[in-house]
Amino acid sequence: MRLLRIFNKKVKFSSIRYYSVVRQGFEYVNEDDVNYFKSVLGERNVITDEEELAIVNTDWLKTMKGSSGVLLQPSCPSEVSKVLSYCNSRRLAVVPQGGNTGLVGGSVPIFDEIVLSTKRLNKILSLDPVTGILSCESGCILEALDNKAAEYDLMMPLDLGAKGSCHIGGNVATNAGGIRLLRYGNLHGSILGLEAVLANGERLDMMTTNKKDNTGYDLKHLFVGSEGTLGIITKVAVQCAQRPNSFHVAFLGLESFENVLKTVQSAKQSLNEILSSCEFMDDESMECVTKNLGLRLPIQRHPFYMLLETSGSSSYHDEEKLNDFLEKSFNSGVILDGTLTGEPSKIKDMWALRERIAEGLLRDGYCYKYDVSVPLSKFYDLVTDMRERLGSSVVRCCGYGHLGDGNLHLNLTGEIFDPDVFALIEPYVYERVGDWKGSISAEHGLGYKKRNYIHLSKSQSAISLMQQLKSLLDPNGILNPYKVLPSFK
Ligand code: FAD
Ligand code: 2HG
Ligand code: ZN
Repeated sequence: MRLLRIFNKKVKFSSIRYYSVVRQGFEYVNEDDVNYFKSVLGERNVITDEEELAIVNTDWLKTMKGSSGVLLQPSCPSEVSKVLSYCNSRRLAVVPQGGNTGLVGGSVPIFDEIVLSTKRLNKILSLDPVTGILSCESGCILEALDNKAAEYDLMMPLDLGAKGSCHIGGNVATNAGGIRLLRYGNLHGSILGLEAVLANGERLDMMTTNKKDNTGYDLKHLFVGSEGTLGIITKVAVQCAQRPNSFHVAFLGLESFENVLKTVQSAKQSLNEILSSCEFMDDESMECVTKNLGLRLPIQRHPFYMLLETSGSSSYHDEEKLNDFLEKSFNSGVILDGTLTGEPSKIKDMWALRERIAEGLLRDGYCYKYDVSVPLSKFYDLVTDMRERLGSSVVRCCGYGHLGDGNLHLNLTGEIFDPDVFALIEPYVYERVGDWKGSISAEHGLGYKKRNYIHLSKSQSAISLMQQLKSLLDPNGILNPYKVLPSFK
């Protein structure tokens, strides 16, 4: 198959742009392979059209570019199984792709790997209104599942800015965090069961719906956060949460990061069981969404902002608690300014200021994106440090994130990708996080872009065991090669 020629010439192929990487010895897709895929999936679901391929070869950030010549769209787990079994016997590499909203270059090919999209695996299999357990195929869109859950007064236990396009399978494969992890925990807790198709085509059934099940090793956890390298997730069983009927959001302005930290602590203490989000944004992040997207701040400009969300079952009770908390914080001078709302349209507008930062940053041009866990006492130091280090060589250096979970999103932007700026940022930024015993990827995963820094967050023995597990489950290494595990030992 010939390489695609229709890409934006300005964007270099990922294999050249970031770290030089050599194509492994996989076979190339030939006409017989395409005919086999057509026999299993039907003509329309084996796509070789250049324009459609350009989309799946490029990531959401428009920083990664592969050259796959084939997109496969199976409609059920047994088709996934047949296709993988064939690819494994032919040694054809495969990249699983859900909504392609991943931010670490994991969902797109590096070279000419086949893209296997889960978008047609989109059936909701069951929803038990009593237990709140939802079973579905992995290509269901998160927002569609949440809308379905809402019909039963239930709610998906995770929520994120990409909910309108990300798939639940992609969420599980990346162990996505999002804005309510503080309340509902991560997916290792909410995913009760799953089915995955292994590289050799075997369907591994772990689709239990028991909340408690201590029978042997809990294998499903291997696939939560495995980023498409151990198997293709085809079904999941999710524990939904009860849908709160009262939501309130407070948008606060603060003078210092020290006061931000005081507010996290007092919000956790005072709002306790009704606190469902505790998010942070600095002024540069807010300048980005106001300037680049035309959004409006509900309060005056301040160096720092927090968005607190409460949710519960009694609006009166929640509002009273939140008002008390805000009054105390104003009176003590910890919070300078703030506004509180329970009105759905205003809540939506306030959330947009936080959730659309990633989109706003792209309007600057190129975005160098970091997603780290750091001790709260150091949370903002990384931003100020990078600002000093990079000075005017970047357009913007901003910090925001899931403060309540210790998860900072550090973003630096420039008009175009600049290898000299990149060399100033990496490995420096990861080494600082490593020195603080943080995580170099809090919630987005390692994908292609971060895999060579895994040793800063995991021990050598843990990495070796990961490599052994990979060899056991995918001996030919056909599943999402060049991702997650480091390219050197
Ligand atoms: P993709 O991007 O298609 O794939 C991601 C990875 O999972 C790839 O390695 C892919 O190979 C693998 N994969 C996908 N589907 C499967 C499958 N069925 N089986 C096996 N492997 C699979 N992440 C957070 O954690 N928290 C956030 O708050 C958050 N907010 C975001 C906001 C925006 C605007 C955007 C664009 C992204 C955000 N993300 C966030 C990042 C992203 O990880 C999530 O959007 C989501 O979990 C990815 O799902 P997806 O279906 O798009 O997966
Ligand atoms: C968010 O929390 C996402 O908005 C994206 O995880 C973070 O763009 C980012 O850096
Ligand atoms: Zn996030």
